[in-house]
Amino acid sequence: MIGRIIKNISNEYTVISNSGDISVLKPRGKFRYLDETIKVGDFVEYNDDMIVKVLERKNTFLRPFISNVDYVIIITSLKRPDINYELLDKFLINVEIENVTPIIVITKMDLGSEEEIKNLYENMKYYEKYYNVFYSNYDGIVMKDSFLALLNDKIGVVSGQTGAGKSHLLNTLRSDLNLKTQDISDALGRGKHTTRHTELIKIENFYIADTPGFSSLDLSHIKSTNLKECYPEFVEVLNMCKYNECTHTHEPNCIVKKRVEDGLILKSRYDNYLKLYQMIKEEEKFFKR
Ligand SMILES: Nc1nc2c(ncn2[C@@H]2O[C@H](COP(=O)(O)OP(=O)(O)OP(=O)(O)O)[C@@H](O)[C@H]2O)c(=O)[nH]1
Ligand SMILES: [Mg+2]
Ligand SMILES: [Zn+2]
Repeated sequence: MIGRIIKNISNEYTVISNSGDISVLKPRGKFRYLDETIKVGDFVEYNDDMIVKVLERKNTFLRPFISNVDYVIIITSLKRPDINYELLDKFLINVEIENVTPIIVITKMDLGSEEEIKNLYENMKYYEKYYNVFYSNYDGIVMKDSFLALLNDKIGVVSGQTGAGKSHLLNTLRSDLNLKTQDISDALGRGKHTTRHTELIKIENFYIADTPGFSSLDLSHIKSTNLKECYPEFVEVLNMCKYNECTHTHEPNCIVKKRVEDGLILKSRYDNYLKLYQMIKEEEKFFKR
């Protein structure tokens, strides 16, 4: 039989078949020794007793730990924790490198001051050129119908900082869900993880996975030469620089640098690119990758 993993708690995996039958199974023993981990989202071959094989993945993530998704919904709160554009860009890169489409949802709009909201919209105007951006408050997503239409028949996964409101957002999309949520506790504004495992949840006719949040993202699996492919505003002007291999850092006649100067590319995104590029470059030198 072939089915899809929708939930995993320690070594027990919940599989749903095409016809909707649910089984809870363990993987074949050999799996554990082969370091062949099963992820939520995987299609697997299984029998009445165990999971025997993981089928080929169309994409796969380490953070969040999931495979075969159509969209990664990056959840960033305006306040508590405060929006961090550098971290947002890192989340975007983490998704772009797998050729998966990101969707951005800014939560906790109700907690922002007039000025904070004005600044946010100003910044997001730029992101909206390249990404679907939604806004939400305690009651849920503002343009809920367009969000639901986008997800129609698809598989999404929420990803974002702890306390950003991932589980709460899913609760607003399905009233009987009651996923556990918790306010960020200490004065530092650092959250403790409320969601502890990844699980695909059915909402209308699509699935979204809830996942545990995290606060930093390791991008060392990305090569410095591939980083530029993660910026749609660089890809847009592909092959327009003097050199085809242009890294948009120091080369003469670089169209990307020109567009930053002309205010067409957001300077903060470009600066973050330079910073990340240098960091990955250093690591490559150090680890001789
Ligand atoms: N005022 C307000 N509070 C929100 C909003 N969204 C979420 N919250 C609150 O923020 C807190 C954290 O929300 P969670 O949904 O638990 O956050 P999470 O992203 O799932 O966190 P982890 O599971 O730890 O990764 C909860 O107290 C929510 O009630 C919002 O739009 N407005
Ligand atoms: Mg949660
Ligand atoms: Zn260039």
